[in-house]
Amino acid sequence: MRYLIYLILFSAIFVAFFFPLSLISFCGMAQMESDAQPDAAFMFAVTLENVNDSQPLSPGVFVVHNDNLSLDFMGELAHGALEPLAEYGSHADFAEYVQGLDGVVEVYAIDAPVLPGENTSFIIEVNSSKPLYLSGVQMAVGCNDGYALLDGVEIVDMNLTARSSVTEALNYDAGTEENQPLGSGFSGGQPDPSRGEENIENGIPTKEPVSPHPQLTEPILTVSIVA
Ligand SMILES: [Ca+2]
Ligand SMILES: [Ca+2]
Repeated sequence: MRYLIYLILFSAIFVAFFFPLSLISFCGMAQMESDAQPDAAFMFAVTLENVNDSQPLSPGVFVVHNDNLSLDFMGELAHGALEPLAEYGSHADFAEYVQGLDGVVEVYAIDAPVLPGENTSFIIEVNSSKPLYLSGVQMAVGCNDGYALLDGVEIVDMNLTARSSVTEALNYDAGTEENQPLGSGFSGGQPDPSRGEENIENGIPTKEPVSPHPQLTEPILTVSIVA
């Protein structure tokens, strides 16, 4: 009889105390799960258009990223991986560098130049539960170390809405080579794809911070993003 009373008491305590606790913790888990937004799928068509009448755009690197990553190096000394892209349009080192950055989601290599008046396209397919941005770099081939920068255009906003946009890239000087007149060719230290490896050491090195390009004052690259 005493044993039965203990059993009833124990059961009552369990039901009165532990059962609500376990209910609370279950609700807590459900709450946590609804706070973390599930990944949504996004697709964008990106078109890179050369709107300049004399500057070819080199192969380049575009990256979908979160707000930890920026390719805006304004006022900083250029990373070593930017130099081969900005000086002779060789994008492999920069693609590898960007792939290793904090905040990277997806890297897209543009493997062919885009000539004046022409365009090229690629498709972005990503999943995310956070805002996303697109950045990219292509060299202006008829100069020493100038490049067009697409700087962190928002493609997914904080409400997880996909955004379409058209953006004119800004032109920067990597600060790694002395500028000669635009279009002065291989003798002016500017790239000539037919000279291959000779392009690497062609020109007068400098060590200046990245700055707006003093010669490339006309737009070269326009980027259209269609959600
Ligand atoms: Ca320069
Ligand atoms: Ca050069």
